[in-house]
Amino acid sequence: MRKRLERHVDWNIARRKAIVTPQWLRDSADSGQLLPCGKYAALGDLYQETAQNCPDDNTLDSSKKGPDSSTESHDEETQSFTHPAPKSDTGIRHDHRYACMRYAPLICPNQGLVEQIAILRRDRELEGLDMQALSYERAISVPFPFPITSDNIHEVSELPHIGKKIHSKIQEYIEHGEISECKSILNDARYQSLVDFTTVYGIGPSTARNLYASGLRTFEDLEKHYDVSPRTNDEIGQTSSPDYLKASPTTGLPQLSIKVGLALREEFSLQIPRSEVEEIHDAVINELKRIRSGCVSTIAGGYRRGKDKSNDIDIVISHKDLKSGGDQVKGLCAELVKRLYDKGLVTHVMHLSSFREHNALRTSHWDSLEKALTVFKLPHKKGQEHVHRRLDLIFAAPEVYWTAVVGWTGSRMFERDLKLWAKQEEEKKFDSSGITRRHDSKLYFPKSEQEVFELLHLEWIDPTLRNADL
Ligand code: OXD
Ligand code: MN
Ligand code: MN
Repeated sequence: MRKRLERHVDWNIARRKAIVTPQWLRDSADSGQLLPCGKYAALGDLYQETAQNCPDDNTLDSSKKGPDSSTESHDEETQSFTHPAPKSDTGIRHDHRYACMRYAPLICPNQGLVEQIAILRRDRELEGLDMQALSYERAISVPFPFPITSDNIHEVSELPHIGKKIHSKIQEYIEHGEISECKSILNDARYQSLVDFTTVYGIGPSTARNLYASGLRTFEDLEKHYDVSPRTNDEIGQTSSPDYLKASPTTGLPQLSIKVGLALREEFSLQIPRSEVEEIHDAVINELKRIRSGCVSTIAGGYRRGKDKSNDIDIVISHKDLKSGGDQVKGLCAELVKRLYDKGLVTHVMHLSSFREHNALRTSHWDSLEKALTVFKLPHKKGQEHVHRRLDLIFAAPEVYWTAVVGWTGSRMFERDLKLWAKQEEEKKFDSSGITRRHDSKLYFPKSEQEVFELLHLEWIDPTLRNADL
């Protein structure tokens, strides 16, 4: 911040300097040359001055270069990002270091291996070892185009995000058809409890560890702890029990709590076939039309990436009128959810956020979006019994509709790298609620999904090739 800087340096002096973040130093040291300063400007206000006053390469005394940049880093997370890619590295390649520059189909030729690594990742995630979990997640996201065998495994070490440790696990898998650590993880009682606990909506790894630490081991233990008795379908969210129908103080609608998550866990664990995703979308849009005409929508998430079965349903909604659309969707989320609830389609609401103007500081992810995380159930039809499904509704102003669609299409690692790419290569900030230029917070207005990619100088990748997660 300018104020903070001025405690140390007079503003007029600061304007004659390049004021960069420490990353400029690291990246310059790694690449053995002084990099252009603009994108490392520490203060948006001094972007121009920083770019103009950047020292050039002649000032670098080559005899005083830092440590050899080829020294291997053992930190698998940072290893691939300490060497800035040449700017020309903008084509799709299976060994590109950014997931948003690689094709990742739903099923990869090394599915068995990937599933084993996913057990290691899950174990680290459950134990709160987030950096290790991320290393495995990154390794999973790199799609080696052929089955890995002893003949080609040397090529694997040249891939990004495959450090020594992961390489040795792959080697073990190639030799023995399995990774021994995975076997012991799967047999570990603590792992099994933590996996079970985190299948309950609302329980994350840290809560699960606390529950385990207080002596709970099974779903029955959880039910006792949360005072939930197993119920039949009809009792949940439909009838008398005040626990399940406790209204949220902000929305006035029944809230999806851990209790409800626990009671509905078996239903939530059932995956949703594409035909039902479409049926739920149609039911939602049918009600939407009755309160607002001219809306547009896209089913995002796993469905859009081509998955046969999804874990939940993600629908992004906007208005086709580019001028008045922002106003037309403002407040619509709460209105629609209320209507769906009155019609008996939405049974619980986990979260209902309100619309705010785009906020350049981006203190929250949801500035120009409204979202509702809900539980939805299709009405019974001709003896057909439906189960409760998780439904996320995202309302976006027209100027951020396509970034919302990209942001909610996933996969997780694809999104993560999209943000990283925008930041590190494009001096922009990307998230579901918009693309902004970092130095002056200018907001872009892509009019199609293709334009989102073009704005970020990325090649188009079909949603079905964005499956960088398992
Ligand atoms: C899902 C997904 O399956 O978004 O719901 O991947
Ligand atoms: Mn989803
Ligand atoms: Mn979702």
